[in-house]
Amino acid sequence: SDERIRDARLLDRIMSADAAAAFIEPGTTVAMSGFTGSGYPKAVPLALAQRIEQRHAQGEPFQIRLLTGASTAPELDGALAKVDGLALRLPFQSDPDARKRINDGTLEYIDAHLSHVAQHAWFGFYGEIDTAVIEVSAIREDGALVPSTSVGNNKTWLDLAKKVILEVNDWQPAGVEGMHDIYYGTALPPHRRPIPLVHPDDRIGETALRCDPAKVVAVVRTHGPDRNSPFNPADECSRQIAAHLIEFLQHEVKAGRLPPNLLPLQSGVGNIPNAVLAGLAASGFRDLTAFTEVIQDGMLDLLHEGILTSASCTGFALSPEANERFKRDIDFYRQRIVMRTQEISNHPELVRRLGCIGMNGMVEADLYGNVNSTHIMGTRIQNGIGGSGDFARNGFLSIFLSPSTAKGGSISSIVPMVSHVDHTEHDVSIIVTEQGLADLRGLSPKQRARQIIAHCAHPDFRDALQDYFARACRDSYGKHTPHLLPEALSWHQRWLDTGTMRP
Ligand code: 0RQ
Repeated sequence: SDERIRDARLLDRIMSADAAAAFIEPGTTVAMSGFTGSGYPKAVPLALAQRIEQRHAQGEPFQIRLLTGASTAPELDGALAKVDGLALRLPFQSDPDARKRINDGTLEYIDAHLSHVAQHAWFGFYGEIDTAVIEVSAIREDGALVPSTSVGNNKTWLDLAKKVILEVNDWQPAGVEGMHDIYYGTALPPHRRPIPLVHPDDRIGETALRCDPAKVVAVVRTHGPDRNSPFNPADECSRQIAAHLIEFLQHEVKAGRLPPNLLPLQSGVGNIPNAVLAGLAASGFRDLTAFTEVIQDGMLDLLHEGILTSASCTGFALSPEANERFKRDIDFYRQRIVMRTQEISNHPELVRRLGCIGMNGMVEADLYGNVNSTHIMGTRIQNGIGGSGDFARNGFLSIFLSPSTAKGGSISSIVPMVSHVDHTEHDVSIIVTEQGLADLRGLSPKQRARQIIAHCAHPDFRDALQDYFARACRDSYGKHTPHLLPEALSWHQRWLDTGTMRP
């Protein structure tokens, strides 16, 4: 045995990725590790894609049903989508090849709340899970598995799968051992008990994953980096959005509705959330905490600067530079970061108890505060709902952030009616664009519409929205949430027909 594979019982199962991939049969359900490009298997999916391609060349069908934590990387989603190896994908993806097949109508995709996936698997909603392919950073003497840079649904996959393939990646820092908190107290209804977590950094579980060594059919050594997304410095639009939000949070502290160190932050991935985090630091906020799903560069910076005292997550999305720092200062980060299963990191019970401040991106919002996070023109999936719904419905504040226009200004992100609903009007408290912030708390639908038009709409579209709203208030069948049904989605149709939503 060695430092990474310390259970001598598994040594005789070390093999190549090709040999491991041969355990995966056509038509089976395969559950893999991976969350926003961290902790996904690096070698077996590529070997599997080759195996599928060879079978296809011989005229034999070969597709699998693929479950993960969230998005992965070109070596996993991309490689399997490219060879047409996927019959079904869930619960989240952001891969160009997978997205193309989903939108061409050839790949079935189930876009699920990330906190729901583990329990839905336990409930049997996805059928039997044949194989789990899980990246770990080490195997302990007793066979317990030290996760790498994401936990995701790995606990559930290891519990439910009939056979297990492990990738032991020695690129991942050995010092990540001890950072994880795997909670084994979840049961199925009617036997559920309260989850004993009351502070965002509480540890309530074990530091490694249990795994029956008899189920392990293959152990593959790898040495490869996570998908590192390059860090883009915040643009002017992101900075303006961040500034509006921070002014609002300062105001809430002054009004006594939020403590000076706020409440545990949840933040989506991307430029705007990074700008918000940088803005919080610059505006003097201190002693912040995070209870979120993904840690990206902005949060790592805040931990480093001591502005964020602790962060709970299930995965990472780091730039190459941030990744290097994470590995170099792993002892520092291990004391401040707790990595959980996504069932716990996103748990509605905990998000509600802790009072998280949920901050997520959106595609579009409508006059009444319904939010579309996933579908372009109501039909083309972009990524998926991810964890945004877990936090939006249950958080203390549910904030959605977006530029007021998209695609070169041809699209208004504020529309009469959203073309797809992910977050209903009941789940959205704040909408922010570079134009300003609409505070929808405690407002009726018509009051919300006036706030959104005045504060969030781009000036190029404001008059048209106001005109729609005024006519709807006059002519609508019901005057509670006024709409002109034949016109409600006409902005989207106009964009499809003419390339612009402008009248
Ligand atoms: O497409 O690059 O082809 O032009 O959507 O938009 O502006 O780059 O913004 O990367 O922050 O993504 C909602 C998709 C925003 C993201 C969404 C087009 C735009 C571009 C991306 P192009 P931007 P972002 C934590 C929480 C759901 C999951 C979530 C998301 C592309 O935030 O996936 O919240 N959220 N997870 O052109 C037409 C509009 C548009 C539009 C944007 N109104 N109409 N196209 N686009 N607005 C993470 C996890 O849960 C794992």
